Amino acid sequence: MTLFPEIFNSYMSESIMKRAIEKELIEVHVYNIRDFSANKHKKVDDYPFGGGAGMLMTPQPIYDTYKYIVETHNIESPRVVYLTPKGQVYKQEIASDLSLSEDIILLCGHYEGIDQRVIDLIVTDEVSIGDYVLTGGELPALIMIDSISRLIPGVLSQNESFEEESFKDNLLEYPHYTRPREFMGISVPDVLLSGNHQKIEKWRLEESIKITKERRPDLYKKSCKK
Ligand code: 6GU
Repeated sequence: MTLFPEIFNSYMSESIMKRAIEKELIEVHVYNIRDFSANKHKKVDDYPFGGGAGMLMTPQPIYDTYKYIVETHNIESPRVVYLTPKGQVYKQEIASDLSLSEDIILLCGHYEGIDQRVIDLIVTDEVSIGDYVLTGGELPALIMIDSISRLIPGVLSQNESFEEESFKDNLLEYPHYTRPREFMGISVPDVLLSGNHQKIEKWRLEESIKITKERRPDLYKKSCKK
């Protein structure tokens, strides 16, 4: 549910998202909240009661979009996620949890926010993608669609999903190298050319641990607990 449906088209028409939709592993439907405005000028915003800066999204168009979605798709008990900087910070575990849900409705806010009553009526989860401010919930919604879709069985090939392991163990990825063996005078680490798979695995794990300790001591602590 968005005021800017066009934002979703190009991302959904490329690469892995496109393939997932073609294989009918996921469906993504985009609804323009403005289409549901009962106002003769298709107005969707208004001034906040009590004063203050900016405009708010009014509840009626959002509520009617929601009703339409639930009715047309025959949805039983959807998760309704409102994308907002006030929400819980998005993590892989939330993506995992949501990937088990048959139906997810993502509500993208704009302006200064939306009327609290429609949040109270329909929203089950509030999610933020991090501690910075965006102009709207569309990019966060795309991030959620991407991160959830790649967890659906069949969306990634065997090869692609192999990489999944790294974040599960709470370790960052080791460095990768491809051809040529030497570039701008810098060689690929010898161990990777050794053909000794045990040694290579050991080196990769050590590199993962080293970089995680350096960059993400918080993740490193978690990796030790498992
Ligand atoms: Cl979900 N929305 C907006 N507008 N800004 C954000 C965000 C969401 N997450 C981080 N910043």
